[in-house]
Amino acid sequence: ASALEVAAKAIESGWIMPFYQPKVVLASGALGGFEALLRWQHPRGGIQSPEKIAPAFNDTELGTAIGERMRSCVLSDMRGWLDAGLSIGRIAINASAAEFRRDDYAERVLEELRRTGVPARYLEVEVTESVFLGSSTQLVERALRTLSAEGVTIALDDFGTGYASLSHLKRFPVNTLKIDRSFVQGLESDAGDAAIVKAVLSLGHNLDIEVVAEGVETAFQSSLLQRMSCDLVQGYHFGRPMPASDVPSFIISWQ
Ligand code: G
Ligand code: G
Ligand code: NA
Ligand code: MN
Repeated sequence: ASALEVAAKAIESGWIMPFYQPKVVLASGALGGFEALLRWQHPRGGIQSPEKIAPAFNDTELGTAIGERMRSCVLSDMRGWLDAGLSIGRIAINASAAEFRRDDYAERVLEELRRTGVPARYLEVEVTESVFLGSSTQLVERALRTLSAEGVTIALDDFGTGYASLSHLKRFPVNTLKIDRSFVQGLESDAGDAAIVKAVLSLGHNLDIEVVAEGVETAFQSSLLQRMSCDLVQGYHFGRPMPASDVPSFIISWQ
């Protein structure tokens, strides 16, 4: 079966679910929140990463359906954790270009927030720079402004790897920059990577944008990033993406 057929089947069968990866505030060591990452349960293949169905993210219909399914799972998980009195921090969902080809992306997100009663400030939407190429800039701008006005924060994902145009930072309401893990991996050994990380941190901080480093795998990377005044870190060193059922005990044991 093609990737799109597999994705359609996975959506239809309810095999798609979010896993949650923690983000940590470097200055305090506090838990800052989580990123929701798609995983799917194949009846015979176990839990899978999105790789095999990734082309579906770019398909208007399937990409929208995946986004809806992920949002509905994430917001219902958040509702449950808030009801249980857990300090979840902010939880990020990923939005693909396909989702912005419709003119009502923001309204759908806000509707789901209202339905579940989750305050908008707990939700972040991550977009990659490819979103600005794969859909109409006006639609993306309007959607991000609508979300932002309601208190949903916006993160630019994989910053520096795509079609980075610094003008995006002026045009769109960006709260967070996520430094791509390819730059973090070379932090200790590659002067070029270190220079890029420093430049993104200084750019972010001068624009009053918080900076998250992704793919932090070692204590040494984390301490270098702390010395560079990076705001948050995410990566295997702090926690792998985990099923929703593991999140409450993770939050409690972190405190
Ligand atoms: O979690 P993992 O490294 O396997 O993710 C692989 C890729 O899939 C990453 O680029 C990630 O951003 C993307 N991805 C994960 N979950 C989602 C999702 O819910 N929506 C979209 N659009 N992309 C996702
Ligand atoms: O494109 P995006 O940044 O959303 O992709 C995140 C992906 O990176 C997820 O699929 C996640 O599983 C993966 N990931 C998260 N932390 C680490 C890490 O420390 N090292 C590596 N190699 N991958 C990671
Ligand atoms: Na992401
Ligand atoms: Mn990323």
